[in-house]
Amino acid sequence: MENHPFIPLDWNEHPIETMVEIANTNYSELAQRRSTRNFSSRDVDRRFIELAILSGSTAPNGAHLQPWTWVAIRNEELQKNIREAAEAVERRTYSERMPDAWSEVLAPLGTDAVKAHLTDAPWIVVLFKQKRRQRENGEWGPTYYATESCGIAAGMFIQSIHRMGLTTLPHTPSPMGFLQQILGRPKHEEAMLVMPVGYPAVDAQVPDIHRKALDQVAVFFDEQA
Ligand code: IYR
Repeated sequence: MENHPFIPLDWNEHPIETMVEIANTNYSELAQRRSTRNFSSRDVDRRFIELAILSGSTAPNGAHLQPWTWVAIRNEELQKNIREAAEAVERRTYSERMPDAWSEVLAPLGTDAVKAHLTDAPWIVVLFKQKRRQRENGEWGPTYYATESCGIAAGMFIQSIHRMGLTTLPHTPSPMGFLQQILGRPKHEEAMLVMPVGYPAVDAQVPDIHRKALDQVAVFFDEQA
């Protein structure tokens, strides 16, 4: 049997008051996050995108295969191509593929097939999920829970972007095959999310919608309550 070493966990316990403060601060900062479709074209230093990708890549993930590839784009020509292709598939989604049950819940959000944020924002980050991996013996094997892993990673990326004072809008053009083509990604990778990143426009707007309360989203079985 191979030896798989373990090392001590590096862990610092916070005093309870610090825990309360961190938990409250983190929640109130996250509660301020909103998805806006209005991006400024103001540039963002590449270092911030690198840090957000590194933060996303700390996500817990299936069998520690880290089944993600982040493609970060600050390139006018590529952004224009991606926007054109995304708008072409989205025009069909909005005009032909979207049943009433779907369009009625999107209506308050003001989404449509126009994806100006893809060319307005200084950066687009496309998250690819790796569906297969190459084993040490050269054979191809599956990855595990890649969708869940990438979903968690995307959440951590979004949190990092928000907490550094930038904004992102997860966009899901459907179908997404054009991204693999335009960005030259291999067959075992599948595009999952397109995330423009930048500053919000000075006059950015958001829909007047609200989050559910704790008792609407959670159920506790708590002996001590
Ligand atoms: N993929 C489309 C449609 C869309 C779907 C949902 I669910 C949204 O919350 C928002 C948009 C798009 O990206 O516009």
